[in-house]
Amino acid sequence: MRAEYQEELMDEKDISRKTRMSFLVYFSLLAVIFGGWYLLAHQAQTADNVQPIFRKTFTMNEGLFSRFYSAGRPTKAYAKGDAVKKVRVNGDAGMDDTFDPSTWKLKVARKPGDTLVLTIDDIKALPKTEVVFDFKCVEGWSEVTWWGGVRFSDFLKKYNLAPQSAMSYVGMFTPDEKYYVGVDMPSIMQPQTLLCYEMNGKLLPKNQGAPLRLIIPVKYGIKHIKRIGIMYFSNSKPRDYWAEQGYDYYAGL
Ligand SMILES: Nc1nc2c(c(=O)[nH]1)N[C@H]1C(S)=C(S)[C@@H](COP(=O)(O)O)O[C@H]1N2
Ligand SMILES: [Mo]
Repeated sequence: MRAEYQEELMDEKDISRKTRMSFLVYFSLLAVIFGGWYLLAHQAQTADNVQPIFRKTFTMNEGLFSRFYSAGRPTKAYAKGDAVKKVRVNGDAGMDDTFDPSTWKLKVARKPGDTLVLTIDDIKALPKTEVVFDFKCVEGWSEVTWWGGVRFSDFLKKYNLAPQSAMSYVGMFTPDEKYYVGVDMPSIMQPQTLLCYEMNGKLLPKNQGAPLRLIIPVKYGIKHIKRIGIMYFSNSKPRDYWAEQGYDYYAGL
């Protein structure tokens, strides 16, 4: 037998030592897996039937990623020519037909008992900003759309709402209060967030939120409230129509 060949052969003692080691590792792994399963299975479950340890992780991820990761980051920019001509209409909560855009006013609750009332001309008097972005709905569709309006941050500056912008959230309702959203302040201050009154270079159609809607590209469609009537500021999460149906509160992209 050649020498190097002999070196590769193990003697009996060596083989049985290796076998014992393998069994030890194998049973230790089994014990760890079983122990982990036992601990999980014996935790009290939360109302939504998710193990608390997973629920904690989900909640942490929701906070970390949806809120802070997307908030200040610009979304991908497109050219106006990329925008679809026939924009999809989706969602009509708070959009009853009897509404008359010509009598509309925006009510901004600066603090309790102190409400600023603005017309659409007050809004249009501010510098106009346009965004073209991929509008995404949680239902699974998306389309590139083109919008025009006033940067939310410009609006806050113009109306001396700096103390309000130090709060954590902005809440908005339709005039009939049937649709409502809550948005975290970093996302609303992102430079692509608009108080929007134009689509494809023309005034917003009524079913798309005339005279004023929110366009907030860092969020899913559910946060882009159409027909804003009331705006307020808060340090606790404002009511949110879709969050109340179980969707992620921040709905960040
Ligand atoms: N007032 C109001 N705003 C709303 C909704 C709604 O039902 N009512 N639906 C939301 C959802 S789920 C989406 S995807 C977008 C759709 O906007 P669009 O109709 O302009 O495409 O509006 C959002 N804003
Ligand atoms: Mo949506």
